[in-house]
Amino acid sequence: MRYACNFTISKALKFGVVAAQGSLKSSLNLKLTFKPSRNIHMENKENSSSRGALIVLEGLDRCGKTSQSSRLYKYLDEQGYSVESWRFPDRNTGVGQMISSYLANQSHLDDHAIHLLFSANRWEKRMLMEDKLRSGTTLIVDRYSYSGVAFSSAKGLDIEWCKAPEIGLLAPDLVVYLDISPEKAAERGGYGGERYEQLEFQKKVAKSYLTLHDSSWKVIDATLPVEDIEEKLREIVLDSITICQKGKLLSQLRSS
Ligand code: FDM
Ligand code: MG
Repeated sequence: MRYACNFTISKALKFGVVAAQGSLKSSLNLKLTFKPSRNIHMENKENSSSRGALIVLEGLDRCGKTSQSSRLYKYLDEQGYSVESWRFPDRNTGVGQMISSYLANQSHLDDHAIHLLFSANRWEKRMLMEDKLRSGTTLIVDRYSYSGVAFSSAKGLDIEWCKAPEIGLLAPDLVVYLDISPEKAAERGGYGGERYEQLEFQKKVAKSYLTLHDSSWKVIDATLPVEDIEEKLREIVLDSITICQKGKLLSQLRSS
């Protein structure tokens, strides 16, 4: 019985749960469709779209995202890559401070209002993000639009409504999902007492991620030893960076 809710994306893929949801999924996907963005200003045509990669790490609370982000950042930096470590929510901005106080239960907001603040927090960084990527800097981003949609829709908000404000933000070159069951994540302890750090809610978030995920995501078993996760992550991230260095147009999130 204990395992009834103990699902992960890896297990779902194995047992065909995702395939079985096919028709539903096709209408719900937040697709990373490639759409050429505005003109690129560079003299050398061959190199015209060489840039840094937008790498996003997603997963439940306590899945290990934050420590893997910092290990990855350290590794890439040591290897001489131009790289920055970002996270959402970015609690340093005015909007980020409102979010932080909401998460700490120091303020109360309508579910729609906080959803839009999370989204606004990404919009306020969009221009800087684009500048960094175009100048060749790779960004490792701890949570992005998928967290936005997964957490808000887990509260019961309409998923299409949740996706709408994300449309037009930059599409990641790589989404890595660190896969762990909510039960296992909770066993790790260390939930910090923030608003969403509760097992019952995390179970709902896990289901939302399952609905959102598509075949372009790379799923890593987050229960593996830390070093193994790190190695797998490096490999797929380096591939993505190489593709972007060779030249890849920036694209935007849009709903399919
Ligand atoms: N979260 C995060 C959201 O609900 N929406 C979002 O758009 C983002 C980026 O905020 F519980 C939630 C996820 C998490 C909480 O995130 C704070 P960190 O990664 O634990 O700081
Ligand atoms: Mg957290």
